Amino acid sequence: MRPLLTALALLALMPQTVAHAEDGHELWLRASPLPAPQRSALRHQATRLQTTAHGPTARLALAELQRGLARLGATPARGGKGGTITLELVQDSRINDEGFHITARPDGQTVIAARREIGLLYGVFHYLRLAATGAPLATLDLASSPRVQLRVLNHWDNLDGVVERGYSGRSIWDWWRLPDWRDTLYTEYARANASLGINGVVVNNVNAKSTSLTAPYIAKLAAIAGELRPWGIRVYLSARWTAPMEIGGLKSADPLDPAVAAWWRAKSDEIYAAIPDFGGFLVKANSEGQPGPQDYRRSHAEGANMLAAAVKPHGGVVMWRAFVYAHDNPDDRAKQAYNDFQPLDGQFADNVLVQVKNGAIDFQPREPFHPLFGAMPKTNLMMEFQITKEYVGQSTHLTYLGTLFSETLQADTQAKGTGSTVAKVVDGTLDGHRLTGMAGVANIGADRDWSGSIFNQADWYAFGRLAWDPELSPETIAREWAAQTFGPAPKVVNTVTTIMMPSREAAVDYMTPLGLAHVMGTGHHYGPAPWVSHLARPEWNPVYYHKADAQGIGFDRSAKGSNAISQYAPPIAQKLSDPATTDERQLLWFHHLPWDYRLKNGEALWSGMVHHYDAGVAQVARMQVQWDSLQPYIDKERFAKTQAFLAIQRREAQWWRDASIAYFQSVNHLDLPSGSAKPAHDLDWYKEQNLPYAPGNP
Ligand code: GCW
Repeated sequence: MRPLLTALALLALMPQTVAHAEDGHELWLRASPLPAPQRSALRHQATRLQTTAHGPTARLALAELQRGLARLGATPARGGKGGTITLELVQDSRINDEGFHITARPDGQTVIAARREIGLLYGVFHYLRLAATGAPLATLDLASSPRVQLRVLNHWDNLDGVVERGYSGRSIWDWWRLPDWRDTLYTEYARANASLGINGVVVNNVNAKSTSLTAPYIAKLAAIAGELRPWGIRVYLSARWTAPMEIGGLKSADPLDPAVAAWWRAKSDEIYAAIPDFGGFLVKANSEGQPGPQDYRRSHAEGANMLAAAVKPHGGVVMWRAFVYAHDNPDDRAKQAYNDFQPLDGQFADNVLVQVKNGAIDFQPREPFHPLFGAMPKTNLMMEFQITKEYVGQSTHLTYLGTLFSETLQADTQAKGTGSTVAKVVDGTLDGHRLTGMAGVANIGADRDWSGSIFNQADWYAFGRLAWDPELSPETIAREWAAQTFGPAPKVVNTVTTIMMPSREAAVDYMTPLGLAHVMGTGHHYGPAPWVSHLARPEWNPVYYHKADAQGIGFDRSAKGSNAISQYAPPIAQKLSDPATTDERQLLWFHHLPWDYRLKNGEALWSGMVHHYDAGVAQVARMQVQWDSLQPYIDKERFAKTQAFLAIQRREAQWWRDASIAYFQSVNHLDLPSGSAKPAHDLDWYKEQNLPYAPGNP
């Protein structure tokens, strides 16, 4: 038998811990010593750490265990008497290849078992998460496997370092100095992702450049891949459809042209020679001006399958985005992806995933679930969430997205009767798919705190946890994150969770109440602009979405209108056909209603809308008070930054409310309900606010 590698032997290899200010860089993996009794219990349980596996990932797992115990204040005492934690590879049919099984017996033996080394690493992170959140560890019998196979971040990072819709600084990928210089950030990034089970990274923007596919950039990507690999993470590339023309000298990018297919095969072979575990391609085709197979009158399936054939011999996949809408199509934008893709069900190759945004428009503060979920049973459908908060307050507003993600995952498509949730479509159980995936558009940049704010880190965290288990409750996730980020004191965890849980609904209230959508400023998408009506394409204009006039407001998607409701399963379409049976949170998404339409609580639509705006602003004020109450418990730096950001959010919630009310009043000429204050300025003042240098706007 090979000797056990013990943690003490590893100590010498560990980087020295440097004392940092609390700038958020350590994310949820920061040092948070446990209360004394838990600390000594943990130290007693973890006196000796060992592994029977010896590959690079098992070594990382052991080092992480050591490091994690240290940050919890439970460094194993040298030669102390107590329990042992053993990392062990086993054959265990209860878990899958990335899963783990943790058992802790009263005699002090804890075993973290897995079929592969990556499972050991995930098991260690889970054990540490349990410890950090105060879970009892003395007896455990817990098996966990990821429910979704590809848990992938999509970086909208350009090669010049600018991140499209990025609000946390420049790209972390230093393409200029790669491959020679490998920033230590890559390892820190990989470690944070691995702590959540994220196992794939698309490094470049879906609005892609062919340059990413040239030999020098493949070498750079190989260097990144080398840093991420021990942490169980594969790299993927966004592919530009016309690359065979732009860098291959071909005359066409027609997917049925044999020369085009041969070019992609050769390109794939070249990539795999450099990166044997390359994940595959992500493609944005025939969308917002990007080229694609439709330019050659070929379908999305024909395009995707050609590319899929090129990576298939290497075990790669193609993630083909369904985010399409065409400038020359007068139909309701919300219907177009379904119309293009649903008829292709059954035509995609088995290594293609069709990647569908959570809603049918574009990552709005609230959208009904995308009707493609539930409508393509013969296709591997993958979820795309946006972690970066393009439409939900960007870096400064505290709007926890765990609730948004979970709301979509728990939505019932009714495709195969009650209980056919989006989560079951995505994890493959509803239609029996083995190749499954969830993508999150990353909110990661080179800012010290990675995500633009401390609380935005929670969205990265929530995405990772839900990709592992879509059934997890957003509150459980918020509590976990809070305990690891700010320490386990109940007062802190409870208050932080109380702030987070209603925060996204508050943003819905002050931005887009009652099912409104897409009423934000042009280009940068920050702040209110429901009046905009001059943009070239109808569906770029907020007025297209709210359709407010003197009589009423809302987009009629019933059979009398665009009939988008017919894209949902009959029981859902039935409910949505009548405003009275439509979830009020989605009312104006599906119906155009008179201003005096009666809401369920008896008030008129207009006054209900105003009350939602008011409620959103009031909730932010409450969040400020709740946060202020934590001052004695939170370090100065993170406390002050969050406090300052909440003040911005408060001011801007008011701006959203006032500007929206001023505009809608200019259309409906109705008075405000009594008790609701007049907007601070007139409409022209709001229209004049412009933000030429807002970040993230390509
Ligand atoms: O939300 C919109 C963004 C674009 C983005 C596009 C997409 C990458 O405003 O910046 O482009 O969606 O998802 O492709």
